[in-house]
Amino acid sequence: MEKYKHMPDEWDRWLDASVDRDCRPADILAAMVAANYDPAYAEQVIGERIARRRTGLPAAERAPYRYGTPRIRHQGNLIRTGDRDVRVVMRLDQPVVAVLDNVLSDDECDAVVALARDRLAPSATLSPATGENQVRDTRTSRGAFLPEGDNALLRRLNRRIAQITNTPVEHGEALHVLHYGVGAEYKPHPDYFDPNSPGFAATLRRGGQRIATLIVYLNDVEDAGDTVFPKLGLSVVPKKGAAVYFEYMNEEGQLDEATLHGGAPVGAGEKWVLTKWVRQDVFR
Ligand code: PD2
Ligand code: ZN
Repeated sequence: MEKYKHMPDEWDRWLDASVDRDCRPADILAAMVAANYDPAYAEQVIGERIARRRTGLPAAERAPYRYGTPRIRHQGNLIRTGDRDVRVVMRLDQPVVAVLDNVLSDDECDAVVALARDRLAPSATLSPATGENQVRDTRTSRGAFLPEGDNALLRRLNRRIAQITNTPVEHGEALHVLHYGVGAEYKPHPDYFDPNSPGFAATLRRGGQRIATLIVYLNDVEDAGDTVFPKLGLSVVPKKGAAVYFEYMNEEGQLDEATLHGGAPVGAGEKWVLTKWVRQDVFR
């Protein structure tokens, strides 16, 4: 039988009552899965319901995001890093999004792919309800974190990316490579962690909130696989060595929902990207 992705009113009231009674998210999830709800759908509604109860205010009633000075800086069309001039191709200020070129050389892209190829595992997402890592059809890529260790290339790239994002290198999570085959995708999501979702508390203790993301394209994709920003009507087309940067937390700690983004399904060929997520503080 097809799993449910919609809740009738009586289940809606049951969910509210369970959250009000402080039932454990894992128990609420187990009850919904036993009643044939789609697990990813159930996790999402449970996480949202708990978050809504904690903040009290639905999104539409919260203060609008206040845009300050973008963290990323350029002179003319260039960001000069210690070892490479990166070119700014497109910039949007509200939300802050920039398309950059010449971030990695072709040889560097190939070397990163070679480092990651044998380490890939199905990509997981963190459940907002329980904090478990779960493989879901919302993210069908394979991925690998690349800890810097004593690898000179990764060290150089981490330093370059810290200069591009204008953040201390210690605030970056380890570089993460994703590989998408034909049809693989990453459904739209924010990169920040909803602070009101119980499943995100542990990761938020490791360096605070995520504040910005840089996604570098490691190959040219034969067809589709764009990085899409559905609230902006923006699609960034993968180009080997180019990148998209976006930031989503301001000095007041507000989170910018306009940066919702996803990886559209690959139509033909394959897609490789290198992601750097930057935290508020030192990431451990
Ligand atoms: O691969 C992408 O285009 C993509 C899309 C959305 C990557 C990420 N998010 C990410 O790594 O967070
Ligand atoms: Zn993302």
